[in-house]
Amino acid sequence: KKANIAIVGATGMVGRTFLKVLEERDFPIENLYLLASKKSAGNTISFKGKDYIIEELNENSFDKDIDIALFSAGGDISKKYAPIAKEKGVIVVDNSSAWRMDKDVPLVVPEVNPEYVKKHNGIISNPNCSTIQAVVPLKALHDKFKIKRIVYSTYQAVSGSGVRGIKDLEEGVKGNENKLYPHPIAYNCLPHIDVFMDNGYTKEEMKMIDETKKILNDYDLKITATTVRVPVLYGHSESVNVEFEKEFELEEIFTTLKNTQGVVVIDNPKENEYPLAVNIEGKDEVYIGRIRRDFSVNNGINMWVVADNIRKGAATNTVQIAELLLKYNLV
Ligand code: 2RA
Repeated sequence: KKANIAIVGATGMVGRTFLKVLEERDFPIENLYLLASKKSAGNTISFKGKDYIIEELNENSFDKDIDIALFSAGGDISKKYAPIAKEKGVIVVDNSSAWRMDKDVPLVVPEVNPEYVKKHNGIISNPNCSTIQAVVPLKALHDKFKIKRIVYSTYQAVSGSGVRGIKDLEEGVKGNENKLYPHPIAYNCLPHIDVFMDNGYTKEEMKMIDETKKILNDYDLKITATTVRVPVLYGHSESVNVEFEKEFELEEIFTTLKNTQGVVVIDNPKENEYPLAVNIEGKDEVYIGRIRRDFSVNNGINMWVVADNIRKGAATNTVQIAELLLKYNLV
């Protein structure tokens, strides 16, 4: 079965990566529609050797016969246009945070909770990139050893902020003033991603906390997070500290992770082998190393988790959700 696909935000970094991943995975597309802002309308993008004209997104964009619309155009666009698309019978897979915590919207990582796509009411949300790469290993560990508490410390690439983040780093390195971030990101770490909330956490930190609970469907989990922007172009790195209810042998942790779909374990410190952002750019797996017992608690571990924030963190996860819609005959 082939599907009619629309891409909203086709010219953005994630939008363009949607096309790359759709082509790589040979997603069965009947018709493809590229939607973006007025300033991009009329330009063309090539897909599978054919040029597609970008159309301006408007209220009538979904009057065509579209099965699935992949959105990556910011929260405001998703808030306004996802309901319009849904009303026309389109299934929206949204990358923004706009709908993630809505109780009628499944928040899906295909390796973790694929069944949730069956509960969609027209909109399915793609989780935040830093959440996706964490829950892929955590789900299997939770099932086996029951997680009690998680401490997230992240080291996030500037591409998470799109091309403006990349420019700030590259221009900052050349000494120009920064445009996007409140402080220089070159040779620096900014403990400030998204905006600050009244509780002293940033929105990015609260996303990781709230989204992890929803995806693992366990609201008793104790979770805290510190998310930091670092001078890296692609690839989010995370230190994930986990305390379990149950006892474990460290070997069981390694075995569980090695047997988890979508996970690659790289853990040989004696040979200086551990996941590195520069080594995983463009890949779709979640890379895990530095796996070791946390001696400060009874049943705890630390691990180092790295993944490409534009691929598995956004575009690939979204396309995998679209593949599930076909697999479950939901389109
Ligand atoms: C960031 N996770 O890294 C956020 C949105 N992509 O900026």
